[in-house]
Amino acid sequence: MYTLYTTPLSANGRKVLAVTQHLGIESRVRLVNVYRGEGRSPDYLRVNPSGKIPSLVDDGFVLTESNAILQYISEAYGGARLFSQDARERAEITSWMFWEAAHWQPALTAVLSAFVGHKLLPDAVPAPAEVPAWNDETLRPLLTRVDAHLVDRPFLALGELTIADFSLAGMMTYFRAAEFPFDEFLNLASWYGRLEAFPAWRDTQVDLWKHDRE
Ligand SMILES: N[C@@H](CCC(=O)N[C@@H](CS)C(=O)NCC(=O)O)C(=O)O
Repeated sequence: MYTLYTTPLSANGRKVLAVTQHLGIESRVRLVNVYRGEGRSPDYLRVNPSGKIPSLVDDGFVLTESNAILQYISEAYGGARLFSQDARERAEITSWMFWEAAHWQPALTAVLSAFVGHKLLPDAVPAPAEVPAWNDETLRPLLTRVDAHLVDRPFLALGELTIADFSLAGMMTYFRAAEFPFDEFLNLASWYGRLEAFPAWRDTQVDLWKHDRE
């Protein structure tokens, strides 16, 4: 049994919890609220010297990076469910996950950091003067790319739910609360609706990220 050091408050922290739950894997969860400094405790720094979450520890094997953790969980504990044993299928899935880490997550972090920071730490981070810049020139082409890809596909890869979907959905944890214009990206909206229909995705959402007017 592995141990996850994580928090569902975080996009990356949530996706490892969701995949664990979706695959029905029994695990130990140690909540580390990095936004309250718990990542800097001496105990946690011994697990992950960067102080970041998520981390997985499996019988002395320590793994960081949320996308690598998703791959490990599905291979080592899920019988390759949500992943694949075929080289080309694996590549199709991991291509999206590298894209997530290289482009999707950084662009969304730039646009959302003030909003997310204030939500997490309202006393320390002032409320942003403006709503997130969904028209940002770096982000917009990424949203358009995913939306176009999903025009005739139910999921990102292989025509079925994979860890690539959980990977990209991570940052979308904040989308409803931050009033993302889903009506401008209808394929993305339908796909995310499909993700939200899975209990593992729904159950790992914390109240903080529910839409204020829901
Ligand atoms: N690329 C890493 C990013 C990890 C990361 O930045 N985690 C954030 C939460 S989403 C964190 O722990 N921040 C606390 C800190 O930087 O001290 C991953 O995908 O796991």
